[in-house]
Amino acid sequence: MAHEDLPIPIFSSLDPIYGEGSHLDEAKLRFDRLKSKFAEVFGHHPEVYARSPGRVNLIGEHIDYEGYSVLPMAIRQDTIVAIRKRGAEESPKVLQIANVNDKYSMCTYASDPNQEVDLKNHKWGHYFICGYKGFYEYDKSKGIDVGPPVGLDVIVDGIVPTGSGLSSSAAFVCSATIAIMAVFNMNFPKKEIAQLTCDCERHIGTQSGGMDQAISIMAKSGYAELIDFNPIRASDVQLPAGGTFVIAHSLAESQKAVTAATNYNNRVVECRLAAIVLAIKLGMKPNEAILKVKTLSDVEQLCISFAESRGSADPQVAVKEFLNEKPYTAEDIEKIILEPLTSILKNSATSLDVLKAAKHFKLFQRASHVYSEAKRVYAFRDTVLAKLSDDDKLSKLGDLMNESHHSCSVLYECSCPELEELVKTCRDNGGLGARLTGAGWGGCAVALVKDSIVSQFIIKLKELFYQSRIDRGIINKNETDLYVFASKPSSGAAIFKF
Ligand code: NG1
Ligand code: MG
Repeated sequence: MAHEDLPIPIFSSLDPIYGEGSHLDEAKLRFDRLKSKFAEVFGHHPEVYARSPGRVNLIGEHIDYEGYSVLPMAIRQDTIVAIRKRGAEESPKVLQIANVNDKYSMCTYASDPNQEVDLKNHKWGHYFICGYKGFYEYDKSKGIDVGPPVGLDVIVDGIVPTGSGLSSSAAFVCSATIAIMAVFNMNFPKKEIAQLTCDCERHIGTQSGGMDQAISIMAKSGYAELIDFNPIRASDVQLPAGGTFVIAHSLAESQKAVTAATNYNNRVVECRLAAIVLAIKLGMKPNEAILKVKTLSDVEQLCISFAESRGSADPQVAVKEFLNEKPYTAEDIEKIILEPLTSILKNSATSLDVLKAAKHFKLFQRASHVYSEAKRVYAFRDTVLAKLSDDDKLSKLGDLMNESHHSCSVLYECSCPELEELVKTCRDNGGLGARLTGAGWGGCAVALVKDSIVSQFIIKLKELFYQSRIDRGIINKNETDLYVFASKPSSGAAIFKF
């Protein structure tokens, strides 16, 4: 059976996921602490645990929601959710979500799968509610009867740095969803859980693609994955020997749930508008384009047909021909699509928020990024498979990462000064390539580094990037290893019953 058709694995010991040595010791400590905190807070032991990892995206940024394949790998840092279902007779019939970290105070919600997530009042526990809603929505769509809602006792332990582009959010949503499934004695094929967690994380208000949930659920130790969408599929990518990915935090926090209207969702809307305008310029009737075209991948064939008439197969030929480099105003776009923007986006409150906040729309730049980045993902995969020496492969992969960063920075404008400084420091100190990873506007960079210089490279980053931040009191010296570390491709989600 294909890997993605299998259910989430269930283990009765930690070693299959946490291996051995110091990582296993750390995991044992975390599970022990979770268990005793659970007893302390709720007076019972948890019934079951679920864990799901964060990820680092190696290439393919801001294209998953446009329908294009991406190439991430899971990291070792994960979120663990311990859970117990209250009996039908037990009160209170509420969801109590606690955290091992005192920074996050307990969140209490009604045990009501139809509750709305309160977007105006962001709380960390909202991510659990995304998973809770997703579980019930999925069961409903499959005609599965879960019975009347009951109370749930939950404690969360997450070690994926938040706001870092390493997908702490998906690690939380996925581990929450799987824990809820497991406590109801249910399990489903990984590809279905990947789709359902992608859909339900949108309750937090970002119009995200499915990369993070897909890799968090489907990752395999030792491999990066090429993730395709519609339908979700993961193919193993074995990275060349001799190279290591180093992750380094820019220390600028990117709070995506809070800045969605001007950053993340803004780009989703710009891509949608670029796609509709391209479709119309390429001959589609405006009302048909508005109805049918949602993403840039929907108009790719039309763009390619046009490019072919000019002797090319590159959709960017159409972008250059039909989109203006000068930013569009709402009125400019309305003249082309013959409808007010508020009317075409009326079904999405978060898109209307984008319209309110936007001064203009950079359709040319965003479409150029998406089409070129989609190509780089396949170039990366093809390089891995090519008949080249490992050294040549590594140097080509580094170049592709650099090109990806340039496109994110200049065309997609999702970098920030701290990330620019960090990426440059990585390249100046032996990185074969370096780029921002995840949504950007802060968070981490990922650098490809030869194995032989990894320790020296990390020391250099500490000296040149982190020391001045330690001096300014932004981080403590003893925390630096949390912000810069080498990462191997790790395993995906798992359930533990002891
Ligand atoms: P981050 O911000 O790293 O969690 C987000 C999206 C992805 C993808 C990347 C950009 C969520 C859950 N994830 O990742 O789907 O679009 O940005 O490539 O919003
Ligand atoms: Mg996220």
